[in-house]
Amino acid sequence: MNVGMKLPSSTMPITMTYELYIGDRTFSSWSLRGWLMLEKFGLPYQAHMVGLYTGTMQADLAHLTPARTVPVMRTAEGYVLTDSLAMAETLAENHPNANLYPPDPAARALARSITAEMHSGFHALRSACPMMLNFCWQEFEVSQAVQQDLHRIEELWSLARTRHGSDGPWLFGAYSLADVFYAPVAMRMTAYGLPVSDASRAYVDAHLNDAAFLAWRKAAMKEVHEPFPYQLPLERKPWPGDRN
Ligand SMILES: N[C@@H](CCC(=O)N[C@@H](CS)C(=O)NCC(=O)O)C(=O)O
Repeated sequence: MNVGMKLPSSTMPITMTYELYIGDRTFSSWSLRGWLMLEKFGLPYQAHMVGLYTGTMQADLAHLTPARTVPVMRTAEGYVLTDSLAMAETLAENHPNANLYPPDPAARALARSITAEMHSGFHALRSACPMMLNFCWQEFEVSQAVQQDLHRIEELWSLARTRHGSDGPWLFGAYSLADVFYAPVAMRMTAYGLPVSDASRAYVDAHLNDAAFLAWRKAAMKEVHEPFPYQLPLERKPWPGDRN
């Protein structure tokens, strides 16, 4: 905790928690990552909603220079982090005993690598299957490019689980930043019914049943988006665990 740190400006609100700025929970995959990296490790934060889908986002972020996207995090010292990976690395540095990355050096190297690969990659999957948590599409057609992304993701998940995951359901056994970054991938696999192995499906289920994610989704389902921004000409079926 940053207790006792000097604040750089007398006009800065005095708070010892992180200030987290996020967009709509239904759709903002990067916001979900930003929130999980605080919530799952018991770090103190206050969340603020930004008008990602209402057009007020740039005004809402104006006091957080140079932020242009969500999530944004402001530390107790007043430092502004404008990117999810920068936030993750800052939190890992500020809380070395919270095990945001696995403590074992070999596991940590792999966790950092696959986290960074997620952050910078999988563009086909991300653009064809925007995160949405309302319901599941049926018979979604998987392109070759999306299939290639899925193969690579499953390869990375399998490697992490085989080498380091025997002590729990997460990629490195205990929950880590790698799981934070792949949580929205699990949601895309769910929402679009993407074809994955049984082992990957079990990992996706761990995310779907995670108490923090369930709380996030409960709040998301109170949001209203009319018209629905990511329409597809496909039948829908309920999200796992929802009634018709
Ligand atoms: N590289 C950024 C990506 C953040 C991002 O693209 N966030 C989306 C919401 S999920 C956003 O703010 N989009 C609005 C825009 O690009 O104008 C990160 O890792 O935080």
